[in-house]
Amino acid sequence: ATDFGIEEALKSLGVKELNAGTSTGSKWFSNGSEIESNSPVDGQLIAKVTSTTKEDYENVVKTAHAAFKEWRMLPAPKRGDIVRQFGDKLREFKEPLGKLVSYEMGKSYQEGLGEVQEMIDICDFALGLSRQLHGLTMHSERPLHRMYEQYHPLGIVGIISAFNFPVAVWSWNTALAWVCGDVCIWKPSEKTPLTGVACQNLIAEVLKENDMPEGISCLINGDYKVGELMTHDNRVPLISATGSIRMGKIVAQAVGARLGKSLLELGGNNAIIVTPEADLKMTIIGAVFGAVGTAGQRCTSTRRLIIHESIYDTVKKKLVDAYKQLRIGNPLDENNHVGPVIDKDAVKNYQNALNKVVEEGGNILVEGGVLEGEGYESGCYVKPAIAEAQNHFDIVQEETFAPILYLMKYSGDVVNALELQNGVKQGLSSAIMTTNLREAEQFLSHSGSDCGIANVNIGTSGAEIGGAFGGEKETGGGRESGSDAWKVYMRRQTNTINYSTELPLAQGIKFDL
Ligand code: UN1
Repeated sequence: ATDFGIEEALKSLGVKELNAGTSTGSKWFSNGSEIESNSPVDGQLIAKVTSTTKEDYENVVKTAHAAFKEWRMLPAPKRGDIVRQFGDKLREFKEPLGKLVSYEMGKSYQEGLGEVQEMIDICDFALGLSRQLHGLTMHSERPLHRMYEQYHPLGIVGIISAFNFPVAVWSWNTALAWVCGDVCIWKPSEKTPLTGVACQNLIAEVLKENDMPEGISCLINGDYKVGELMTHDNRVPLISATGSIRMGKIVAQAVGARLGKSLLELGGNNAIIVTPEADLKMTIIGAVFGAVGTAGQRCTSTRRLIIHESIYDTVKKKLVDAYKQLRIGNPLDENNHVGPVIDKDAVKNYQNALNKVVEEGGNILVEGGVLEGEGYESGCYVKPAIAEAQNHFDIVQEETFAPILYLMKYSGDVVNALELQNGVKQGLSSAIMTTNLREAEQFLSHSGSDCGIANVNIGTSGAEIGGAFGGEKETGGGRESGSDAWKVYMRRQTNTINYSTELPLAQGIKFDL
């Protein structure tokens, strides 16, 4: 098969011969069973890692805990400088890492590069943030007293990430956590362990160049059972988890039962509302990229289009025409628009969803199907499909991680479209296409979209790192990345200092001895 420089990328990232899956930095060990990483691009075995055992994990936590005691003593701007150096390392390895993301996960090479760009951007953001971990000061009700608040590091942050953004989501969490003074233990998805190994190798080099101890960046590998070692562990005060709603509920209960903190970024069921005053050219590009980009496997992928009846037929025709232009194939080949889904289970979920929407009374507009033959040997390439459906269908209420788009109509005012858009359990991303100011403001208002992300004249996917990323309802409520998302990685302390010669009590209480 045409190589697209994969062997070279694997070599430069040091992922091929390693055959271990647990690391505290430059040290690698692992005694667990083997995990194979097979590429959905060509079905080939890329390499193996070993999973983390309970003993391996104990070793990791102890090392991380010891590292935390040193790391938190380094001034935050100095920690920021180390994160800056990691950003520089990523700039240097952007191409091989982007390629590995594309090859192991199946997204297009452009999107693989885009993902590494998000990592670079969050490092820049975190560097600036390292000088801005501000608390407030407030006036005391007592004379000659001062009150203020400080943010202190939490300790060990456990990161559980998903296959679809195998490296960026880790970096959003870890870059912020590091400048906040925390150390991290990362469990990547068992479907994309090698991108995890590659990132660990890159950060290990930076930490070594700075004479930092082992344990600041740790990697563990395995399935949910390895994740459970962290979620049940009191020594890990914060768990940040990205993945399905089903997984999020299990994590939240385990972490909640020990009153730990969790940051959850779970499923979406994202819609674009297309009003009579939409710019249709922008709408089609936004909707098609949102629905088929990353083969429909972003949390922010567009699942539903809610179209005003007056333009419904026009939009429908334009979409069907646009889908005819889509080229499906090897994502490393930049001529293709759509790559494979992650594995055969994902193909099954895609097929089940298409069967289900027909059973429930939907109408297929663009036929789906699994591709076979040359170039499609992995069995993971599916045709992006469109179905006309009703919002209340069970299958429309679910998030299917595949390129399936549901079309529905609304009539009358934009309020009716909002009811449909908000009428799902998830609340991640949302968008409206309109040039009408009233509609746009209505959509953004407190009676508008109930999602964590609400865009005007932009699709549902492709958020910038500078904003807080996450959503409401069953999406889990967590916020990662920009804005003040850093606060969850720290503990807040309120300090009151008395510099008088008296001891006046708060609330005016008298207590004389
Ligand atoms: C995800 O799908 O988990 O907004 C993250 C986007 C990307 C991140 C998606 N910046 O599509």
